[in-house]
Amino acid sequence: MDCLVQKIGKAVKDVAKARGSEWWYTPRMAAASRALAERIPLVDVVLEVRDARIPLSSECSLLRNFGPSLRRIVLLNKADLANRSRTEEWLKFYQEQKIMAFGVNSHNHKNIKKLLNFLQARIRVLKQKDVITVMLVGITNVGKSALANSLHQVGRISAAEKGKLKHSVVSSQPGETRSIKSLKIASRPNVYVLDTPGILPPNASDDDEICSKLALTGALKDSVVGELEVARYLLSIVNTSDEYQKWAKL
Ligand SMILES: Nc1nc2c(ncn2[C@@H]2O[C@H](COP(=O)(O)OP(=O)(O)OP(=O)(O)O)[C@@H](O)[C@H]2O)c(=O)[nH]1
Ligand SMILES: [Mg+2]
Repeated sequence: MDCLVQKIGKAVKDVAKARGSEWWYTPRMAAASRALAERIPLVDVVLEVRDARIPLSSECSLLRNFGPSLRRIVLLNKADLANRSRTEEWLKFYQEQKIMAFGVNSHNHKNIKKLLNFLQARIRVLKQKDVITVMLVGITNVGKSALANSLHQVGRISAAEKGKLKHSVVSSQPGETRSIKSLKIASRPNVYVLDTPGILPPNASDDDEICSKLALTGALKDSVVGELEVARYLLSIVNTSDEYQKWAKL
């Protein structure tokens, strides 16, 4: 498996070499990163979206120095694709670090309702304001737009307000969201969620393991590493895990 990880890391570096250093951390990401850095101090809550399968590798470097705060909530999204007991361990880990964290599946409306209740309880603790802004921040393809849409659909707003605003585009391909979009998710106080473009950590292309995990979970396009290498990596992980036992009798 180590060999595959190195191979994928090398494939990413080869692409970076061929296309130039701006390929990984594109000028668009750099611009988005500056725009987000300016807005972070202004918004009421930052929802840091990570992939529940790889909570460390899907860290958004922009928030690295953002310690425990009443304004910061880590969302482990795609929890339906992750091992449930591992996700619980991760949530416990964040709790120990005094960081608020929540596991979520953005396609599950029951789950989104729970998240909305959790958010509203946090907002009540924060400030008495008429308008509250909640910003989704994270690397590419972790599900920020899917979360924004679901929060808007499930949110406590009038039927007329739903769909009045344009929805965010959700795509299986990374890098879909290009600008910041605002969707209303609650009334009295009015709460708006800001969907933002995904940002990769500027230096992570040097780390073979992070590159492999990002490739396997969809933060990087399969074509960057090669579909065959990604499939081989997936099979090698499945082979070394208990999951394999489920198919032993097939
Ligand atoms: N299984 C599962 N899939 C999800 C979940 N959330 C999002 N997805 C899928 O993940 C893919 C990426 O979702 P997006 O919402 O476009 O991701 P994003 O973070 O906005 O991506 P960028 O705009 O590229 O930064 C889509 O295929 C979604 O349907 C989830 O909780 N569970
Ligand atoms: Mg998006």
